[in-house]
Amino acid sequence: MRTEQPQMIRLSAYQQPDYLINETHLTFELYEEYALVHAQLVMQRNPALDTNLPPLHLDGQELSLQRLALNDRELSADEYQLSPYQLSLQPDSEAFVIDSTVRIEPQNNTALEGLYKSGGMFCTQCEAEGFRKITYYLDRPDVMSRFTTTLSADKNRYPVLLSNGNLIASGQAEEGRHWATWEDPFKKPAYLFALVAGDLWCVEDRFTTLSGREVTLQLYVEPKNIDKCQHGMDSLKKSMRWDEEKYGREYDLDIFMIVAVDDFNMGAMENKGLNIFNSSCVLAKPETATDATYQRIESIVAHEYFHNWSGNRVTCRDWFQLSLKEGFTVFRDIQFSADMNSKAVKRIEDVAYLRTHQFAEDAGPMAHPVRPEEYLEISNFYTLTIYEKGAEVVRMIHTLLGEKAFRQGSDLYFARHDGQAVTCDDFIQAMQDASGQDLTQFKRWYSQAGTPVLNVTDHYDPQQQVYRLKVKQSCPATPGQPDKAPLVIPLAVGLLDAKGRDLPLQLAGETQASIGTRVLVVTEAEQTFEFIKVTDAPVPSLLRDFSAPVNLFFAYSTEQLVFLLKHDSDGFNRWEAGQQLAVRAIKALMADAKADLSAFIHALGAVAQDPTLDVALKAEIFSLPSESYLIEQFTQADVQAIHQAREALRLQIAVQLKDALWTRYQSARHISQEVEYSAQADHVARRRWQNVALSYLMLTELPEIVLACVDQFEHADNMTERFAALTCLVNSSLCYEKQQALAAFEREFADDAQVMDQWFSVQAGSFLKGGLGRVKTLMQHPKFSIKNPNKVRSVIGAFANQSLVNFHQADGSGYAFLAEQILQLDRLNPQMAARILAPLTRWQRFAEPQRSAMKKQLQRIQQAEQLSPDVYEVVNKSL
Ligand code: 0A1
Ligand code: ZN
Repeated sequence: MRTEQPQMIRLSAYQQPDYLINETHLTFELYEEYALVHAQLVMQRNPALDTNLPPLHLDGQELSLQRLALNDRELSADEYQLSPYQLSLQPDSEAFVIDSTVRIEPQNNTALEGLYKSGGMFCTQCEAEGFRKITYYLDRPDVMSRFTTTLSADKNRYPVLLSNGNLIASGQAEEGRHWATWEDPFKKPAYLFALVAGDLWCVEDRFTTLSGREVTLQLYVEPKNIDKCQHGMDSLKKSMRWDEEKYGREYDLDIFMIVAVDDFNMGAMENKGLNIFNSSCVLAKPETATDATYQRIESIVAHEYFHNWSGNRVTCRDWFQLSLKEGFTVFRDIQFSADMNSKAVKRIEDVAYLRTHQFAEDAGPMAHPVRPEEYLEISNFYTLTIYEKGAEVVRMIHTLLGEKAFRQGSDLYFARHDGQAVTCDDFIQAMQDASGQDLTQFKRWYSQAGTPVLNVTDHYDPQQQVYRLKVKQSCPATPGQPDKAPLVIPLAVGLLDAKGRDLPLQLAGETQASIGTRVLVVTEAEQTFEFIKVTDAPVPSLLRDFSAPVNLFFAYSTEQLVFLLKHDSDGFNRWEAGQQLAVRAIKALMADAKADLSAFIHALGAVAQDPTLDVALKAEIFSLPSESYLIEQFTQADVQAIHQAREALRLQIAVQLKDALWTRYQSARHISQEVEYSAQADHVARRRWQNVALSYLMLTELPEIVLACVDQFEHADNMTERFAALTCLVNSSLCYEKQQALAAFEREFADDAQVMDQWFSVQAGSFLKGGLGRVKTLMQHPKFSIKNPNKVRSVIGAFANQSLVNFHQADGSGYAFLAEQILQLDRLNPQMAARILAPLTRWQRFAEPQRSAMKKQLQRIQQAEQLSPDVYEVVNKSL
């Protein structure tokens, strides 16, 4: 917390470190009231720079310095300078050793950054700049060092003592204490440091790498969670094998550990050899976790594991390069999940998320490039743009280069930069050198913010049998970037004949046609692609598989969209046609409550009946665009009108397709009752379709359907079915059934923090009237704590992000509530406070009176005293 204005950090001001830290020897003495951290830093002047000896500035925050020595000589207070952020001293030789001892108070660390306590255990979170809250250090990713870590603690309370690398020694100490020493043979930046001390149980397994090395795998949890480890462990083994096969990447230590903690700001952290996970992102059993949670765990375990190469072995030079590791690693985890599950469904889920949330970020006041140019607080840049758009950018490189050249590029990148801290340019250079493709223009994706727009028109010439697609690209202005240059945009297209089959595609000047999809490379502001030998006017299928993160506009007729929904060979574009029809239907209802929706509902009916269509895809097609997505389709969104129209459409679908949905629901539920629970993809798809059908059917509140829903809630043997039924009941007008179900659920799972998170969020996120009152009541619940990020997300976050009609009440009460929570949370956990602020920053997207009421609350926060840099930055950018 600081009162003066925080300093802007700029990419253009990057300079190499003056000094390097070759070895880091840490000793932690952990006690209940404090911890002592001794650090021995074996340092040298950076040999790449000249030999004069500038002052050494070590980063440090909230540390109480006990002792400082230079080359074994204790320094007196006039030999160094201390500020709230730095320790400065003057070295007298090129190579030297610094010894420091600091005292910190992990038990009072509510920001969950640095060393803190979660439940009864000690743990750390050092990315991005948490290590400076542990000891004085060069806390920047281009300073890489070899670490040894000794921890000591009370043996009864903390029988397990972990850190990065391999355990090299351990023993007993006086007064019931014990100690352990860990050595990490790989150089790493401080942000990858971790330690854990606690009373933990562990599930252990083994993995033999491709070259035959044996690796011990351990998943550490609180004893009560020991039966929730299998899926995380299975996911880890699958990830390890996949990374060997797909990228040729082997694991490099003898041991790989994961620890689950309940208090964690983010999802998980890739610390070298010792990943630390938010419990909600690794623990699962069928009785308590839904299929969606299972899939999330699989992808997050993979993500953190993949970082061992894309992030740890090759790391970032500075935090502007964050997407170097995050974009690439998200791309890798997406490929992995697509291989493990349904490819089309995975793509649909990812794109729906990207378009709803990242596109909104890119269109708002916080828009920034994949490689930002400046920041006040790096924690604010763990964004959808860095992660999800960054992954889309890597995906486009993959599309442009093709599988084989992309792999050669990634091999070259890892070989060239192993053990280094590098930049996004280095990544692109490796891709370019391996493929021979010039990526100079492509690099603009890293420096230009905003979602590009493609306006496409077509023209068919029956005489010449020529079909032309004219593509215009543009990109809206974003803060600090009024003008944009053309990007390289891979535009995957297909042309459908009258029967819905893919036509052979031949561009003018080509000698041969190809079948199916092809990628047009758009590089100019305006470009025309001419297909020859086209015997009939085709229906174009554009941006197949969402080949670029852009907004594409083409004036489809409703008939053409229905045709694509029925016939497109590209599963993604079938879904996309359905989404566009749904948006049109909702907009039509907003203009006229009696609008004719028969074309869309009829087409959905055909989808429900289509025996050839994958049920997973059916479920996606039946899932209407979310309210958040719809809001983004307006310049001045009226949330209440959007909500009413969307619900009206859902009800019409439910009423008109009731028989088809009811038959399919009953048969799916019957199978669920008959067969043993499985997390296999086909079972997951069946449950998803069953639950989507149920959510429509429940809108009718017909007695036989309510009975079926209650039965599913009470008797299903898995959380996927139970939670879907509970969600339907909570959002229904059936007071008795709802209260019964909520009470039963609460009784059964009162001691399971993760399930209680679900219980909180289903109520806080409900669109039924009285949302603010419900949320205030939930915050009084004994299991709620504002200090626990998962609870904040599942109550305050669910309210502001899901219960949109309640959050956006015209009287501004939802916004005032959120502002109060932000101010309170900012004193405890600035990172979380800045994150839950996001919904208010979108004020310009909304119609009056919401718009002004949101702005007013932002101003109120801006005027508060002692804002953290995190909240300060977000508020000031958004006003
Ligand atoms: N590198 C992690 C995410 C992460 C980032 C910051 C954190 O604390 C501020 C924690 C985790 C990942 O990509 O999974
Ligand atoms: Zn990551």
